[in-house]
Amino acid sequence: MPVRPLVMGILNVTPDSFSDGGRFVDVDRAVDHGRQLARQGAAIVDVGGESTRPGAHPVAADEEAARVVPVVAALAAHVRVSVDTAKAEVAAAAVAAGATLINDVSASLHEVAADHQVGWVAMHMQGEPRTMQHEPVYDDVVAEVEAYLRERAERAHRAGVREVWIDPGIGFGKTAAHNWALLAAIPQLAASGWPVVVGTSRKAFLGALFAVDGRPAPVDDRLEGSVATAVRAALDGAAMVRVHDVAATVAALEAVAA
Ligand code: PMM
Repeated sequence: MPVRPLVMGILNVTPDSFSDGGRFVDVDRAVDHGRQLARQGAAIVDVGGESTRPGAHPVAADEEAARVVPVVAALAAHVRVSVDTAKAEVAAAAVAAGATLINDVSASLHEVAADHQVGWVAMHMQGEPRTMQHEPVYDDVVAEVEAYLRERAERAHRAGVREVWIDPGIGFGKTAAHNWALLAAIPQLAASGWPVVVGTSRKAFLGALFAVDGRPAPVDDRLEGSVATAVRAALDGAAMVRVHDVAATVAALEAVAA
């Protein structure tokens, strides 16, 4: 492992997230969970108020901001906080509340990051969440995703963003084969020089891998696949992994590093 990667812990404050199903909509419980992720070794807690699950419908900016801002404000005293959003207003509100990283699944908010002098994650997505899994098509998924991310990262850097991350966007307008191809190409993405974030945690392609009788493994049965793919990404040069199961991932990374 080149360097031990950072672990970003996922805190979804949505009523409809695919993997933790609205368990953290209550502010106090969300903050408790975020602090627990930090104690378990998350360097960053990623707070999101709009589900990007395949098929999800968009949420209005004021509703999304109302979900994330109180949680960001309470957590920021304890741990570095990122905001998972594709909306400029929500990103700005979360930064005002203490977030120092914008995790941008639309890869379009670099100007907000530049204006506020915070970090920025550019993630690749084909299409939009509502329809992205209908029929994703690429000529060469690795080349297209890499070229897109390089272009976005360079543009953000030129605009004055001093901390730029790139993320291939596992599951965002991608078949399982596309996801595996991108995971196999982490060394190539890392060779771009931009620090790479990878998020495989509990995603559908892992459910498909462990399907029984054609039925995908349920979300709660995807831990081993999630941890294994995070560790492999780290060994291949990812600088950050975005996960739900922070304790298990940190332990696995520690064991491999040792
Ligand atoms: N995946 C999800 C949401 N946000 N952000 C980044 N940078 N990378 C990802 O892979 C990513 C993301 C979807 O997963 P969730 O609904 O469990 O948060």
